[in-house]
Amino acid sequence: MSNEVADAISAGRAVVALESTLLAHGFPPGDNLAIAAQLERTVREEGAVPATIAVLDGKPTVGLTADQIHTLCTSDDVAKLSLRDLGPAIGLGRTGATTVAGTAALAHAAGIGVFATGGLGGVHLPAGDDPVSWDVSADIGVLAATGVLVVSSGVKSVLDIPAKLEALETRSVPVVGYRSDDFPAFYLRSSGHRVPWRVDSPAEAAAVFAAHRELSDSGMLLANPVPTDAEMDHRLHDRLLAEAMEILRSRDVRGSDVTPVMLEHFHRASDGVSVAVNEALVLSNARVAAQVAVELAG
Ligand code: PSU
Ligand code: MN
Repeated sequence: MSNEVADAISAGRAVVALESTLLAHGFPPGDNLAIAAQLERTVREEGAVPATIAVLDGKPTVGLTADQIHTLCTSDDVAKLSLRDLGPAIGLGRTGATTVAGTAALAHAAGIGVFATGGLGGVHLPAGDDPVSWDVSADIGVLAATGVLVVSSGVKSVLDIPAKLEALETRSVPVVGYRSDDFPAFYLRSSGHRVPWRVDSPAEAAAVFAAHRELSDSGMLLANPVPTDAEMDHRLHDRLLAEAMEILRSRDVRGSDVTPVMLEHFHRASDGVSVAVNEALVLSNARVAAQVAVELAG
């Protein structure tokens, strides 16, 4: 842990964990560095301490320095680490960026309760002739077992959104809309599915999470739609999505490569529009997470 993060945790001050897979595998090189810095600045503006999390040369690290973030954003042999990958990466001395599952586990172990990301992993749609998909992100199970509040803009429309919402219900993970009655779909403000609960302020979100934690060891999902003025045009979205699905099918992309390959297509084929949308939503999530963390600390 960085000294700053360790001091803030022991003093009970607001800390927000930030995920590193979105930097190393979500944004194009160049953009990722600028966005990493903006994310940390946004958290600080709201009076919380940012803790970007990754594994560096086998060391789980909570609160990366600017130099460490630079390394992560510019190296090309950075692994993508879900929770199950942490042991191998640590044991073998590797460097990797942590997914929502990996970050939540390390944040919780460090004593951090609030975490901001872009999109959450979910349940993938079946590929080819399979009637069901077995590609269910570990993010879901880890959120069910780890008492952190994750602020995200929902999941991408490449996923089976109703299946994901059902999976979270089965595991008793509260799904709460932030100033929204609809579950968001990452680039779009609405997935067309409703959320069971809604809050309209950081104080309400903090009250709900605090009450939930009294009763349960599970985490909670605060679903914060992309800001209205930054939402992607629906026609552009549908075209990019259809193209991405075709690429996944024709190249037989599977497992942890699915999201990065899809994101790369969106970025390339939209001339940077998707990067701008993605950036707007992660910054909004970092801001809301910091505001909620400040409420919880107060
Ligand atoms: N959604 C995005 N960008 C991302 C991810 C999801 O829009 O970078 C990353 C997150 O780190 C998430 C992970 O935790 O993908 C889920 O991957 P998988 O489906 O392989 O578990
Ligand atoms: Mn998967």
